[in-house]
Amino acid sequence: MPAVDLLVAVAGLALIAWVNWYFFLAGQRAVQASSGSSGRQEVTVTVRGGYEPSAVRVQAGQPLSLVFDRQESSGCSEEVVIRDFGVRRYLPAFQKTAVELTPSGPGTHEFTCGMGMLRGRLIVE
Ligand SMILES: [Cu+2]
Repeated sequence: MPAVDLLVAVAGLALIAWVNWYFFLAGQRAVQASSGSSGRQEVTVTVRGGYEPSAVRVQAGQPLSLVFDRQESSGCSEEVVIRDFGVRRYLPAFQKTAVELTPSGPGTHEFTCGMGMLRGRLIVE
């Protein structure tokens, strides 16, 4: 096998390994929304230089309160955007803001700050 082919093959394998590792770790960090008695699921995401947890697992078809607890005044995180659900919400500093939505079918939806710098994922199952 020519050296360049070998290089491409090794690079490809390294990429596959990285992708698996990334999604495995991201999956490990995902937090499951807790279900209330009314069938409403709720999860709190801390906003401080990023989103913690950065991945949230929720059930499809059930109303969801996604509570953003913003613990900073840095301008970067003052807005949260969930584009797939048409959400753009101002998050007052040092307050909790609940975004209410009902995720329909399974899928992964990104939530970001207004500039798309901070990122989190809403995993609908
Ligand atoms: Cu930002």
